[in-house]
Amino acid sequence: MPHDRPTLRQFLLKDYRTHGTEKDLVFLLEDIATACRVIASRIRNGSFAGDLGSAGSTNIQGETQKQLDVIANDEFEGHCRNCSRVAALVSEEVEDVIWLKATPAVGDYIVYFDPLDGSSNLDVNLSVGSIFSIVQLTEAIDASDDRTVLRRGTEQICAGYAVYGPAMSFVITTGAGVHGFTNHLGSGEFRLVSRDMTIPEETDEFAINASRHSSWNQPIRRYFDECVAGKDGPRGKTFNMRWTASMVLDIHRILTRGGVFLYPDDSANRAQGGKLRLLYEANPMAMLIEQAGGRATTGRDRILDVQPTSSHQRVPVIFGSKAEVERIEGYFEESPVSVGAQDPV
Ligand code: AHM
Ligand code: MG
Repeated sequence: MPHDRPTLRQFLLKDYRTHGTEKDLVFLLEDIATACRVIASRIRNGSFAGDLGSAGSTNIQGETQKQLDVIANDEFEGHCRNCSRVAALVSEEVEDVIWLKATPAVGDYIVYFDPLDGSSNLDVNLSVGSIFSIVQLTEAIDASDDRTVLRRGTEQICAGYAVYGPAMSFVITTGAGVHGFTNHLGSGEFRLVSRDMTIPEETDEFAINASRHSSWNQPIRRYFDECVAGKDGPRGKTFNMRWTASMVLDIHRILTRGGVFLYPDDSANRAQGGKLRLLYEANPMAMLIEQAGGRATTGRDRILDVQPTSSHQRVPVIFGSKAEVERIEGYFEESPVSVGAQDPV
């Protein structure tokens, strides 16, 4: 038993004493960690319980829902309901805002989540994850108006994710660094394994779905072509490429050893605004990346400053090692913006 490592509760209570993290936030994070632990076991036993495969429904994104997408959503929702300060939930799998309070007040929380990220990996037994973000209200809001949950990423007080891989990781920030926990099989406890995760400024590893090459805009194509040109190209070094098809895993790798992750808008997804969703995918990851010393941008704007206009809005994302992301931002700056589209292809 790893008794020498602080448990999640011990760590959060220290955070409460030193950084003023509220007790209710500590309880909420414990409830979310419990939801993730239950989701991990549902995934592990999925083929015995008949939980793999399609649920026969589609979500608001028009994507076919897996049975485990629905199960994970219900676990997140159920456990978040334990906290009386949660006013509303916004889930990738649910079209409308789920209001838990009729009159949300100052200090209440809104929780945004993608209960199962990368769920196309499920049926082939590859890793997946969950992502969450918490905003605290600084004013009372109207529960009859779903637009009141449209908050900039800068309003997040906490963000995190779980990785359901060979080990289960739980990584969080409450605004004072990024800290990683591992679930101990047997006791079920989350114990601290990585304090102050920091992304190296430089990298020679990148992650992008290269099958979309023909749809990319010029700055992305320029960056990719430079990376694959190797030692004789403009970068003068060899790059490694990784793509797991689950952003959580790619971001976990970047938080662990550096790198850059790109899901840009391109000519095939531009009408939808990109691929990844702002409120429960891009914003929490952007907070984690910035807290770990990295950079998170659309190519032209800081992700955390983007004003959301709808709950399931999509956004182009470029995350990771500071120097590398700045280089890509430079390519966008040099590239003219065409009329009617964000970037020329
Ligand atoms: P999901 O939340 O519906 O699983 O979709 C998001 C996922 C990301 O985790 C991942 O980076 C991307 O979609 C994979 O897309 P692609 O199918 O282009 O590889
Ligand atoms: Mg997702």
